[in-house]
Amino acid sequence: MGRKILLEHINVPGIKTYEVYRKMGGYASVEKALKGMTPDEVVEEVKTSGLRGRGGAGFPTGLKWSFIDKKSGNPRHLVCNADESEPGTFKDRFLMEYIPHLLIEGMITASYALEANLSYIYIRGEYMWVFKILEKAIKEAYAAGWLGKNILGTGYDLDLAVHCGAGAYICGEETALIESLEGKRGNPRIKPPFPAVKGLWQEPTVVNNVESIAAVPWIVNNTGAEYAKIGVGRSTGTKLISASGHCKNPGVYEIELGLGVDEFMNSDQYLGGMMDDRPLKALVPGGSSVPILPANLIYKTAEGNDRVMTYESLSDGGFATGSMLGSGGFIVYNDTACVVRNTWNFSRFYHHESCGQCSPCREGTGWLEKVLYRIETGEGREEDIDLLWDIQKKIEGNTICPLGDAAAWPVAAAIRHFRDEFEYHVRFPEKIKNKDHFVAEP
Ligand code: L3W
Ligand code: SF4
Repeated sequence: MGRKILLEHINVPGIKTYEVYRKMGGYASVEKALKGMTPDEVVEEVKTSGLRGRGGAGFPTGLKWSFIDKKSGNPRHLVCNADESEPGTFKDRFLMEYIPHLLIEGMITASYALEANLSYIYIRGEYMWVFKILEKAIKEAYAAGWLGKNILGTGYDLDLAVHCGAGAYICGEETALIESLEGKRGNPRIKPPFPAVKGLWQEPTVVNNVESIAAVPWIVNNTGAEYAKIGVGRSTGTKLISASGHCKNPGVYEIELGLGVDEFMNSDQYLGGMMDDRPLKALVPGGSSVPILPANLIYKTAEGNDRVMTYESLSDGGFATGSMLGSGGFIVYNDTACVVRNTWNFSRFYHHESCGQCSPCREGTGWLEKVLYRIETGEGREEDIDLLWDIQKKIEGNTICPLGDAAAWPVAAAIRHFRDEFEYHVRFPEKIKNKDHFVAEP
């Protein structure tokens, strides 16, 4: 259960540099693909691997690639979504910062599969130092002949550019990212058409997360069938998890999908249990957009099955009793955490980041923030809890992009599982005002 694919060489001194990365077998997938495989054969390997998008939605990567119409003669594009901004998620930064050539190698091999000749990495503005690391790595790849004209003498040309965003979370939504890359305001587009049909410059485009692209070299080198042997069922391969909050060992971990949540949370190899040995209260397993799980639903599903780290198990029971693996942002809460405060904090974020195109999201996120704030500060009214429920219901499913759902789901789950805490805030305002509630004093 401890197999490493993406982070296999992470502890090799100097792996950040081109020389060491190459010495450890780096860029072998480019050689193998360009010299010995057709682009469609590469697509087939990725399909066989069962790799699913690591940005949050878990859509099958090979299937997405196969939507690209190569016969129309239109230029095709690969765009790497490195706009990692989901609260609780910092695993793409880790990959790009410490092993940048893995992403560059993945971009070349994946671009070849899509027969794309101009590809992009779109990185969030706040990752400026990582942007510089990538720029350097790209320069090195050009100098070594992995990018540019007639790569390895095969006749395949590829240019790769890294583009820096300007600090908007919404630009992580693939169509907003494309708008931003085109030089416009990052407003999400209505789908369909999906980017695979009309993406960058209205041309067929695949947008993939950093971690998805970084898995491609291993799949090409070792075959999709070998990758599919790792993991469980439809959750194949490994996944990076960024863990934060009240656990002993926060950080970025590569796990084999199928690992028990209990083992991940409590073994010394991973999170090592709870900080200060305080009781576990709740877990957000997939970044701020996914429903919070109360302690009794973290290790076991509602049906009494062991909860494991897969797309299926973490969502077992739907949103009534489950959550989502999402982007793998594990946020651990102990008994000192205030769920109302946490939910307000998330709502504040979504309100701030809403692009404002659709009224349920533009107005609704503001109302959620406002009502949650008054509950959290001891000014709440008894009817506010039902009001919150009503607002989130009116946002969910009624917006152009998933930011609306992402704002609604955490509120719904918090009320569903921690209604007593909301009621406490409303019924004992004096205690709340005196901070005599679930928040630990610093
Ligand atoms: C062609 C079809 N392509 C679907 C493609 C689509 C996209 C992918 C998934 O949201 C989630 C969100 C957040 N023909 C297609 C098709 N596609 N049907 O498949 O699409 P979708 O709409 O299911 O999801 P999405 O828009 O990619 C992402 C959740 O992730 N999330 C967010 C994380 C954010 C970050 C970050 O910081 N950047 O990680 C966390 O859980 O809630 O549900 O490519 O085009 N028929
Ligand atoms: Fe913009 Fe929100 Fe509508 Fe998404 S859901 S398009 S962020 S207003």
